[in-house]
Amino acid sequence: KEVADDLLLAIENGDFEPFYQPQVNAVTGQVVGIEALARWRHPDKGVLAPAAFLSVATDLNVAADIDRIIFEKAIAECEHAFGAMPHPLSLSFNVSENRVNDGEIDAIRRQVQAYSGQISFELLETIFLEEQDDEFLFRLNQLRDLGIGIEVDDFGSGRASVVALQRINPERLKIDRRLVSLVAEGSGGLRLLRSIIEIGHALEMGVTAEGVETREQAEILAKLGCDRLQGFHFAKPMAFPDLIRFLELQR
Ligand code: G
Ligand code: G
Ligand code: NA
Ligand code: MN
Repeated sequence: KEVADDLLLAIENGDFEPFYQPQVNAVTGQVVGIEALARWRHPDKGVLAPAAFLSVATDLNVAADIDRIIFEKAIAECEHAFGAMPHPLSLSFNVSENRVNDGEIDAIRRQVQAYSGQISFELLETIFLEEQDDEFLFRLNQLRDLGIGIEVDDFGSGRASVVALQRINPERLKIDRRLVSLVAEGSGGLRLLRSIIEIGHALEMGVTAEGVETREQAEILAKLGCDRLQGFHFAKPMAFPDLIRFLELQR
């Protein structure tokens, strides 16, 4: 009850901010995108990750409100920052189910137009299975019409079938870090990973590997055809000022 009151007040005050994790081109190592990840800047408890509040927010039906705060702040910050970049970086967001269903197409269109780079929405694999009705597909296509890329997050850890994947036809698959860690576990794990990457390619999707923690993993994933890599090996999620410093070092 206390956490709930706290959370609702924080939403009213907008006490959430994006942290940013870079994504690199698997072959060149160049930074090509960033994922925005929600953090709650709590007055007493410091910076809290979604594990501390997202399930409560979902139960209270306010997860989409947090999504909106993160979306607005990240677009403003990143548009400002990337003026100095040689090329615009893609910017991806985690979105809750309600965020898609609410639509708000006009508001989203305005915000998307304010950003020079590609914007993507990452949807959890579980959303894909549960919400495959025509209304949901219609909403997804409206987002696509705005130029928003659809990505499947945590692929391989949830319940999406290949049939569901084909039907929704996302632009990109993000391979769950539990699968990525199989790289180290010998040839069986490697073959499984290769097959999953091939599914992505067969459906003409881009493939991102998440949770890349070592150089060895990065090299193997590049060889297997992943086009983007993300993980602690390259950078952890960081606050905006740290992102700016990180990007300046890349130039
Ligand atoms: O970095 P990490 O602890 O930030 O994120 C954990 C999980 O929380 C992510 O995998 C993602 O599923 C979820 N998440 C992060 N940011 C957001 C957000 O802005 N909105 C929603 N709905 N989920 C988020
Ligand atoms: O996919 P999701 O949106 O759940 O992914 C973001 C989460 O993964 C965040 O909690 C982030 O902190 C975490 N994360 C990012 N890179 C790595 C990594 O290399 N290793 C591990 N263990 N977690 C990571
Ligand atoms: Na994500
Ligand atoms: Mn993920």
